[in-house]
Amino acid sequence: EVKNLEEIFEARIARDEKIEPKDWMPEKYRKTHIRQISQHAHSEIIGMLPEGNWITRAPSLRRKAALLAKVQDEAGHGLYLYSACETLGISREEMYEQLHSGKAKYSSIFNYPTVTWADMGAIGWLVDGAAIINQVPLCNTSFGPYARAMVRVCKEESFHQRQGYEIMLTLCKGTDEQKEMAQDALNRWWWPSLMMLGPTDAESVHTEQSMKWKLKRKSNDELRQQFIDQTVPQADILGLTIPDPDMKFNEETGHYDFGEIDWDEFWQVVKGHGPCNKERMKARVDAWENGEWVRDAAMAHAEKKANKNVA
Ligand code: FAQ
Repeated sequence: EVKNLEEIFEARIARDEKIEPKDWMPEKYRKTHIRQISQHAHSEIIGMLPEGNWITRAPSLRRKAALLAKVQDEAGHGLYLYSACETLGISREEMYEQLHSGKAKYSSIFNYPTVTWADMGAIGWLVDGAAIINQVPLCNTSFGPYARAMVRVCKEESFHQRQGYEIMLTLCKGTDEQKEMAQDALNRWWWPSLMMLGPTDAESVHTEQSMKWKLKRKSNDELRQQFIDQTVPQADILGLTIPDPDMKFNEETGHYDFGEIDWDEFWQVVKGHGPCNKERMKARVDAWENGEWVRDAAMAHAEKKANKNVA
């Protein structure tokens, strides 16, 4: 019978039908979605920390309002994604436990420090830029709740990207010192942004199956190339230099060729040894533990109210 169900499922995927939470799905499809969606949610939540670092020091009221809104959007993205993931039969507590114990990953990019205000520009421009490239195809992913969440997330990411690019433009039109800050931020965020899109297709263990299930619509290398081709001309407009001496437009392929990515650095960061991994995890675990009394109080209040209604 399972074989028959599996055939029906495969046929639905082939017809580009959305799979909904109560539909039959292979156990591996469920597991791989829990893995990717929960890691995506964790990335949004951990991703609030590097930018949260600058909210109190934003250079103007307008910048502060925009940055606050952006970081709040990230909280929202994390929450929709946790909800989408819960429909697959995992509880939020379990997902948090996986994050806090180091069992579940979150994006490597958020383990780098934000040392100057220009980093707010570089994160919006590059990190959100790469996130959009990765997430627009996910609006078409086969699992309904994930695909629908991505539509709103992508609209918000596009505001985030413009917010960052505009910070970069302002700095690049400013004093020499400001332009140097912008170049320094680009130098530090460029390579980690390329790594964000995941290992090369040859090293990517999940791509083949995820493409078959239409969880992933494009491979890591395809997305990385698309990101580079989109971003290099934007750096030209800013008058900044991409920190890659091998970056060159290839007339034959119509794409930019680029230098070797430091994959050792990538795996070190993924394994927990990046510059800020410990700090990021500590911030999350502390927030969870210090919030315990609030959760307990909310539960006690809800129970009291429910009892009153019964009486
Ligand atoms: N960092 O076989 P693959 C954002 C892991 S949200 C850490 O290629 P897959 C918004 C991977 O999990 C950013 N680990 O895996 C924002 C797997 O390990 P596992 C997050 C990584 O799933 C902006 C192993 O390596 N976005 O930025 C990374 O097919 C600004 C083998 O890799 C998403 O999560 C990495 N960079 O492809 C917020 C999008 N790359 O799980 C604040 C959804 C790979 O077996 C400020 N996710 N790994 O233990 C995806 O599209 C995919 O999961 C990929 C990885 C493309 C990330």
